[in-house]
Amino acid sequence: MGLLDRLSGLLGLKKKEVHVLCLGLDNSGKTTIINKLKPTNAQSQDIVPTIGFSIQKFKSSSLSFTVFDMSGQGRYRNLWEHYYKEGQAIIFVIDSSDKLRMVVAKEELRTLLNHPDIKHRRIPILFFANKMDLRDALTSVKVSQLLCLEDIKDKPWHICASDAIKGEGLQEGVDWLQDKVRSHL
Ligand code: G3D
Ligand code: MG
Repeated sequence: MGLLDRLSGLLGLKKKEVHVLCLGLDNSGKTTIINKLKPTNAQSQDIVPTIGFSIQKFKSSSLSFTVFDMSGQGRYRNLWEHYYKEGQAIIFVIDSSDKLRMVVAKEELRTLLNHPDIKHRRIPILFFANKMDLRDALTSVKVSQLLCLEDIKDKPWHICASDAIKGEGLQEGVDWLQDKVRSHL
């Protein structure tokens, strides 16, 4: 760490860094959401399918988030599981218009919640019921019911409806996550 870094850390000027796991089925909008949370000049114009995972950064008013954007494809799971231990928060993204795969998303969530490195930790989970702009999108209440979120009793969680293309709903979610993470720091 450089002198300037250390000084700003001591003065409380430096934002605390938080590791976030961004999970959900492929095509749910994970990469689009993370991209939208970055400052405008750091946003990519083209979102390409994520292979394995990529590491992205964005800042909220008081924290600096390092996000592990995991490919939704299950075959990469053994790759990203190594990062579960380090994760201090989870963003789980759902394509609210993909009714057919809602049960797959539920299964994916169940696998995540049962993982030994996640199961016994009070790690906050922010759900984005994404693609709300699409005509046949389910409401966040319906998504929450289909994924049985009420059954999650041992971790703080919150669901936000979002439209990642316009960036709607994202800030509300990040504000919630920031509050939860800060109360655990
Ligand atoms: P992933 O990282 O979860 O796999 P991506 O998903 O971020 O790559 O997004 C997959 C596709 O969904 C992209 O479209 C992206 O533009 C679109 N998308 C993401 N969020 C929203 C949203 O809120 N509303 C709508 N309508 N589309 C969204 P393409 O066409 O590039 O595959
Ligand atoms: Mg992606």
